[in-house]
Amino acid sequence: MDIDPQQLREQAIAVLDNNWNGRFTKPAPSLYPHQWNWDAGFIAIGNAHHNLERAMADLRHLFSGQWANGMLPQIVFGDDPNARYFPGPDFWQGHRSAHAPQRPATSGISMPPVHGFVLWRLYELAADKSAARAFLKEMYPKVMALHRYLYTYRDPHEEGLVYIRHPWEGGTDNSPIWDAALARMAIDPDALPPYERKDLQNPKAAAHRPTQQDYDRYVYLVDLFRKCDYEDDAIFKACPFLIQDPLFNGVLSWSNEALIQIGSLLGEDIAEPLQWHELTIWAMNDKLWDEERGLYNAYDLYHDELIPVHTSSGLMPLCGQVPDQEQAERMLQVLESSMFGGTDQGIWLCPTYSLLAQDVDYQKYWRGPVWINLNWLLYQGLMRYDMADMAQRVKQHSLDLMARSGFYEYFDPRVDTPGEQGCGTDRFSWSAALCIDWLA
Ligand code: 9WN
Repeated sequence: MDIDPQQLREQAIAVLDNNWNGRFTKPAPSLYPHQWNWDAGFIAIGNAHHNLERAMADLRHLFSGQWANGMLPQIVFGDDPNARYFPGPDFWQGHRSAHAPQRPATSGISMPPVHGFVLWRLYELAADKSAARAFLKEMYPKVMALHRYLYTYRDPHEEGLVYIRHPWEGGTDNSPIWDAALARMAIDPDALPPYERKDLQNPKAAAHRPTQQDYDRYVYLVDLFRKCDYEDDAIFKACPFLIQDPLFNGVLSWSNEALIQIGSLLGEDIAEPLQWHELTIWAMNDKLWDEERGLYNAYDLYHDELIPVHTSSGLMPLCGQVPDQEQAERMLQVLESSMFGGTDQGIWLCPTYSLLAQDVDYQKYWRGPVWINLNWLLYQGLMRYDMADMAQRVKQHSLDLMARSGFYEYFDPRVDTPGEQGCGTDRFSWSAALCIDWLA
């Protein structure tokens, strides 16, 4: 498809401008009315191309919600009285934690730690290097504190792998990776605190959102964390959902690497991030790498078993240069295979779940559709291994999808989709932001 890059870029900037509320950029106009953690990182990369001030403001706002123990929340709530989102601050009850700030209100879990590599990208893009350096100096201790939190409280066996304790922490809410662990959770729906979903108002988005069973489990976990007053040790003992995810740990590796770069630039002692970086890469290859399947597995720490599910999350460690060249070539074969449709003319790259899986669902959120942020991570990873042809395919497919359909939240991977390709909410910020980055 012929794309007019100038026009697409202007449309993308308009999306970001429209979702900016004067203090932070919302992920989308109405479905997500607050600030989300990894969204803010991807959005900053887009804004950094034309509005570094805005990129910095977004990150500052996000980190204003950082907890005293270093935890960086999944949501930093805005104070728009018309914002409709569940769960809001009243449900999270962050005030029960000794670590949460008084203001702003936040949720009580985190998200994939993209901020290290986001900061480094901002610095690379900045025309005014001294302003960017000052920003790095301001943010470096905060990102270090986040990583220190993760390695202190989320790596109980000190093996270099960080666990998530809620599907929302992984950022891929209803990924098939979580299915088995969620299914084994004995939930009595009548014993759950009452709640009302607010995400089902947009009929187009509602059809593909997680199920009620999923939400019951999401709520059960939040309730458990509240009851533990958000104390990490207590949660670790009580929580039936503890998963080492290859996407989360792959992103962590890339950000560790960026912290080494930033620390070196600032003249800091980089012993700590160096140690994290080495350990996590080693552990991912030792414990999560699956030679036979050619990708990284997740690991269920609670049930003590691997989760061998074919999702594209297993390819994401490429972005942190976790695999060696030989492993990366195996991963490329997997991407090219009918599983992910890499060379198939009928498929938009990259489906989030194997197209051969019996329960793949082309339009259901993280259970098959193409997501632009994962495509962007995959693109960055492929470029690191000089796999430029496949990287260009991923980029071109992403741009084509957005030029045809708009800046949707996610996309049906079938080229001949009956109906529309774009799914979920429209005018989605990170799709627009990463489009800007690709077009630069
Ligand atoms: C829960 C904001 C977020 C993204 C997540 C995406 C979705 C929230 C939701 O929206 O999750 O965090 O309500 O479904 O799964 O990746 O950060 O865009």
